[in-house]
Amino acid sequence: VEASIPEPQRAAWKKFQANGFISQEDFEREVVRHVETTLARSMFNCDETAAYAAASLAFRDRLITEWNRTQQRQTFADGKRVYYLSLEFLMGRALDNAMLNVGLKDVAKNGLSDLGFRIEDIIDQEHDAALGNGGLGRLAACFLDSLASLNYPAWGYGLRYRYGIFKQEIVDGYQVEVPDYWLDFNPWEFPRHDVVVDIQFYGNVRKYQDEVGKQIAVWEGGEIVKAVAYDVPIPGFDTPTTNNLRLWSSKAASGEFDFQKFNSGDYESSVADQQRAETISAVLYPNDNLERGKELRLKQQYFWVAASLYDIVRRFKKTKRAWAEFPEQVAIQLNDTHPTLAVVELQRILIDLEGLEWDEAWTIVTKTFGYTNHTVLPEALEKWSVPLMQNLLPRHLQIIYEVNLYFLQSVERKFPKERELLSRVSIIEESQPKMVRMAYLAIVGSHKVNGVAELHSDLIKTTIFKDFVKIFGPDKFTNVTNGITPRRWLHQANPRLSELIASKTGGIGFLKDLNLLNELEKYVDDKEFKKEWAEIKYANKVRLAKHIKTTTGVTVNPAALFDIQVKRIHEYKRQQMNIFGVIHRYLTIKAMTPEERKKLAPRVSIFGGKAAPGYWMAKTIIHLINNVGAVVNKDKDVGDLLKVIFLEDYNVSKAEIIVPASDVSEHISTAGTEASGTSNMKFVLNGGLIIGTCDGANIEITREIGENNIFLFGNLAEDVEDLRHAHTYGSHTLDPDLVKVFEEIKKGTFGDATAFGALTGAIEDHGDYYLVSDDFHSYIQTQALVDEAYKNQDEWISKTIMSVARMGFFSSDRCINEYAESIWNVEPLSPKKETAPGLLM
Ligand code: 475
Repeated sequence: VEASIPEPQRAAWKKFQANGFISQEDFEREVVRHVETTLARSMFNCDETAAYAAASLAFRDRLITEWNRTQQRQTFADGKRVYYLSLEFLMGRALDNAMLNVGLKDVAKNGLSDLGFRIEDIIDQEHDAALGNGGLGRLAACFLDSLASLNYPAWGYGLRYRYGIFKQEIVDGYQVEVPDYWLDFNPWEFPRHDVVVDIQFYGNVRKYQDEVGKQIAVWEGGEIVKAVAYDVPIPGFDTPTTNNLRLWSSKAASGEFDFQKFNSGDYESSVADQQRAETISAVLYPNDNLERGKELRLKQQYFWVAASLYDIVRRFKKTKRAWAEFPEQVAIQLNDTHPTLAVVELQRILIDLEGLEWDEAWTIVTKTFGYTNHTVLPEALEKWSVPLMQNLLPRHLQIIYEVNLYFLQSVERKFPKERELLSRVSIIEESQPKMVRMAYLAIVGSHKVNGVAELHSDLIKTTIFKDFVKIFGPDKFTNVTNGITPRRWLHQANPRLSELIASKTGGIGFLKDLNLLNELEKYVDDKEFKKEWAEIKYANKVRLAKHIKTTTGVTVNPAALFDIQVKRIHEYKRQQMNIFGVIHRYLTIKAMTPEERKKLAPRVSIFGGKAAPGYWMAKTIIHLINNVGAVVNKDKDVGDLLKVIFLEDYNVSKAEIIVPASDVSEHISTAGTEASGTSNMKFVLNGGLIIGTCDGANIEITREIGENNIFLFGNLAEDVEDLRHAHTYGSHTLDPDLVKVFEEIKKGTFGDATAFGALTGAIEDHGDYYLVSDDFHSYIQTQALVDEAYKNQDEWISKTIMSVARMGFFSSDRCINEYAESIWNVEPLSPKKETAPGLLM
């Protein structure tokens, strides 16, 4: 029951309404108040942690005020809302972002200084919110920023993991995983202990016919777990709109104790039940581009989907509209197949709980959902075993079978003679055990399916989803090329560059209309501008060099070419090719005379990224990189000409230091494997060039910035299949330079060679699935072109300016507007519009 204050008493509320600070004085007052009351400290024991906490709470209070207004505005406007369902939100830090988005960073800086603190040190206290693995989770975070900044009425729904992605430590060159216990103190969330949803698991389905002969299904028995909402405010940039990210946390249904067990003396097992319930939201699965079919993962998925849908349906029901209007009020986007059970859950709610007819319900469901595919890698495509689902979600499995039946019947009517087609597109794979193919379920249950870059969207239409294009027609399949938020990835990460750009493009408007970067083209030959541009890049490299020194102890020369590859470690992303290239460079330097060496461009090869804990090959790659570094970095013949660095524990806040410091970054996946990539966009936006393959968004980046401004190499996606076939069935001769690299590894130059046998073996003996040898020569040659080009600094700087000027397309604002128009059919809700009269603001 929702309580509302009667009209005569509202004046008192209005008089005392919370407004949040605006002035520096109010900010300081709020910080001191939080230190002295919320944190129960004083000026005599206020360290940087406490100052961070108090500053964050002051901003949180301000955000929640705007959040309340935004929610009221959206409720009264009564329009369509977007719900972004994602198992991952890789948010990073919140304080710096909140200060910049609400435009009060200077106020906070001066205020903190007044109280005796440096703002950079305070920002640095924050623990990253790392509720994601990589690209998919960070994309969700960029989308939330754009949705709020563009004033879309939108909510994110996810899980409040107690443990985010693990912390990576490097011990003797090996990756060691340490749990990320991040919720110890998190000032950015609001627990909503009044927003609790019961979630059912296991049990049975009882079917009967009611008085009028209608089939009724009742899901009963099993166990109940509670979902508790935690809200994270999402401030838009330069707008009062503050949206909501709702994260669900699991809790035992019986509260503190199971009293029956407690009374019967079984205290231990009642505590165990409680812990089992809390396990559901305990930990983020640490795999990127891989699904392993674990029951707990399926539990997470249903728990989160059921709680979110309950919330969405409850909100809709308050409008008292007819069910047929549901898709005009609600758009739900499935971030990959992880939330696909939402399709089934909504159908279940409509037919079992709300009494709609199947067809009527299914029309509503398919109009509501859109599905985004993020990968074509077969090992990442989700499949759930039928027996597992039968046990955990018996009613959902029945509904899936029924969806499949009607779908296959329609396919049969349309293509009566194609028996093979039916088994190919069946949502149930007839294997042992049978499996539910989640991507097929997502396609059948949505009105639009999109890929995340042009090449990728074309590939899904011609390969994994080919049959579905034939069945549903090509219009159901579309492309929305990914984007990144320029607020975090330019303004926040690279404030000096942002300021320089603002000074030439008429203010900070480019942060909301990134195409304004075009103005910079005028300055590609402007001497003064280029000098400032180069100084900023150098300063960013000095900053990274300091970070390298403090974290690894290695001194690197900021004047050297910084060559960076940071992303999850994966064979398809080919960090192994990069490190083999580094070894090749090392051998080349060793074979040179001192005279020859003087002509070389010094380089620092920087790597970073986590390997999934169970991904042995990826861990071996990390080991090799570290061992090569250990040898090269102390070799007197080499000196500054080559340094090899592995940065520990790559995450969002470290990316904010790393991205602005590249001269070249590597995006070198086997063509056709990287759906889009988004760090490629971040690096170019910060004035770095790319060495990359014709894959994912690299292709569109090339089209936008011009092929003279990018170093492309390697085989094309269309040739990959034939090359792989030739490896397996033809004679497979390795690239001679690569052979030399392997010989050096086998000699033991980089430590015990047996440790790296799997790595070289995958290429020599097991078909070189990722075409490392096929692309190696072209890679080495292109690296030589990079060296040459870098020698002409004047031209290099012009290339980077030209590239930044042409990056407007890759704003996540453009991307979100495309989703809004072509998939969601939602409109922004301007905060300037007057709200209903008498509304408690
Ligand atoms: C692509 N993650 C990038 C990015 O679209 C692309 C997480 C859990 C389980 C299985 N897989 C995942 C991904 O599939 C993923 O991160 N995909 C990435 O999505 C955003 O830019 O190319 O690899």
